[in-house]
Amino acid sequence: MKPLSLAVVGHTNTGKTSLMRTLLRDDGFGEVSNAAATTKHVECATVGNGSEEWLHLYDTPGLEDAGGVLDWLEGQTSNRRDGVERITAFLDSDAAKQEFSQEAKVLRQIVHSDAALYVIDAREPVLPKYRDELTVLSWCAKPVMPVFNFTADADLSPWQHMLVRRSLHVFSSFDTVAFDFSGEMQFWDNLGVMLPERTQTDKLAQHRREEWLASDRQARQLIAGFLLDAAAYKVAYESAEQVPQIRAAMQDKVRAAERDMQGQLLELYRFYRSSIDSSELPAGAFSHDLFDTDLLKAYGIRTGKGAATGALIGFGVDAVTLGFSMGIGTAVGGLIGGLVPNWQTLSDKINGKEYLYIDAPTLTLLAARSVELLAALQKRGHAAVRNVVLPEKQQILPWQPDRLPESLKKARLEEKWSRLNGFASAAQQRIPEQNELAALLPSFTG
Ligand SMILES: Nc1nc2c(ncn2[C@@H]2O[C@H](COP(=O)(O)OP(=O)(O)OP(=O)(O)O)[C@@H](O)[C@H]2O)c(=O)[nH]1
Ligand SMILES: [Mg+2]
Repeated sequence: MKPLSLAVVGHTNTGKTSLMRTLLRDDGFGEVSNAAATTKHVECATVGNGSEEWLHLYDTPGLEDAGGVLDWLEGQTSNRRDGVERITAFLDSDAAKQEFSQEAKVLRQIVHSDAALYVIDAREPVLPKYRDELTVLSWCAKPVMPVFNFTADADLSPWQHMLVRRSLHVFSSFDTVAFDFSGEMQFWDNLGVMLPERTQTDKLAQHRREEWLASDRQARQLIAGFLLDAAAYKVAYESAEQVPQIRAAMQDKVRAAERDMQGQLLELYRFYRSSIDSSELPAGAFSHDLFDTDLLKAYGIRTGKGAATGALIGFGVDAVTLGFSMGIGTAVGGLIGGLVPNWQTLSDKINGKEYLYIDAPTLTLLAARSVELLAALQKRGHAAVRNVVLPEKQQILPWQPDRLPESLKKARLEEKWSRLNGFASAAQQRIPEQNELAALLPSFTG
């Protein structure tokens, strides 16, 4: 089947290239800027699955003088001819090569496409120049779907009123920066209604839905894997003097693992050019260091008795087992309850070994930050140019530290579950627990 071809058109600076980026899931497509006439040529991008092409999207330069084109059409062509004939006469004229060359590129692309997406900056009043644009577009005799961009606080009603008067009854809202998955589904559905044949738009919607769910599943696996790595991470120490040095090294390793996981999440959602954090916004959770105790408070994570942390509270590393503060003595107590494999703890005791682990509040914080990042990425359009910024206050706390999920508690006893302990095949050792933890993390996919 022939791929659907869509021309993305509209006044200059309305976000056409931004819409392309978001629909393509490609934050590197074209050039986006706040200046007018950023896009100078028609540029095509394809959506498909490797073996099949479903969609050809054409980015076009902004329409700047549709009024001038309309004057030319009215002056130079007879109103007894139909719109396409008049547009064709225009495209063959010298004016199309000279003063209206930008406009001609756009109209030529529409004539060669199955439909046009007319991007509207919803914050703008309905000015005569936009009416002229719609008049010229309607003469191309192709379905035109208006798409509202910058919808955040805009009142769409004057626009909707004008569109309906021009028999444009189907339109979509699509803020290219604040992404809304259900909005995109609605967009494909609306477009399908306007076309003589909706197989391709249905296929695209289906593909995007599968991809959306698969990315969410994969993201949760990444986060769960990272949390298990952190929970099972342990380093033995023999004397109190060694503790500060070991602690610092452990913190560095967890910070690096967190950055790594964040990078993988960005890649999974195809934000190849985005970065997390924002130095200009101190409130962004990622501008805080992971081992900063104020951050625990900001996230509403309890660190008191309930969290049962030990002497190293505030450093995120604790001589703990099973999420509780225990010295070897208590660990032996725990083993009576059947919680710790007998021989292991006893031999450690005989060898005089104790271990440092990442404490429960920090594991909770890691989980909260990861999940918050996932939520932010799922609401981020590929047109967003600012860094990923998280809300000032923690919105999502998956659990309190005294209620760590079983899988994380269990990880405390399973050295081989952590890549941080040097076990490259850790992921294979903990498949059921990783699945269990992944399923437990909050979901935002709707
Ligand atoms: N807040 C917000 N900004 C947006 C949105 N869409 C686009 N922008 C910004 O608007 C500006 C113009 O976006 P472009 O995508 O370059 O617009 P264009 O229509 O391709 O512009 P030309 O190629 O010059 O005609 C850029 O600064 C974008 O970052 C949106 O939905 N919300
Ligand atoms: Mg552009």
